[in-house]
Amino acid sequence: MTDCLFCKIVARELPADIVLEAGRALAFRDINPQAPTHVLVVPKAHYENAAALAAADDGLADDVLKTCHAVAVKEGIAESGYRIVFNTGPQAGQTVFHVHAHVLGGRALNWPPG
Ligand code: IU
Repeated sequence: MTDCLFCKIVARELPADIVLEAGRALAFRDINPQAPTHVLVVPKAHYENAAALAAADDGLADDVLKTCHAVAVKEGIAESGYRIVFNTGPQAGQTVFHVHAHVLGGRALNWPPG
């Protein structure tokens, strides 16, 4: 999608601090981190939200989830614990409409979220 920010990061048309690239998924640091580790994991292909990604039904959601865990391992937070969040739709606070998983960790995280 030509005017999608995260498509442009995938295409390297915009800069990002890339953590890892794994096949069909890309992980990069959130520009406004909410925890010591705050990484976004996206499918390289454009899907609007988690519902659309789930409907893709070609194993892509699985790739994204596995990449989230690989990020946690690489960041050294897999043992202490981490959170994966898909904000999906306006009431959940989704602001960028290229599906992304937030991988958060490196500190104690509160529950429930705000
Ligand atoms: P949300 O789940 O759609 O609310 O998350 C969007 C995230 O994208 C949010 O945490 C932003 O800080 C982050 N982000 C970014 O990393 N780089 C950008 O250029 C923009 C937003 I705009």
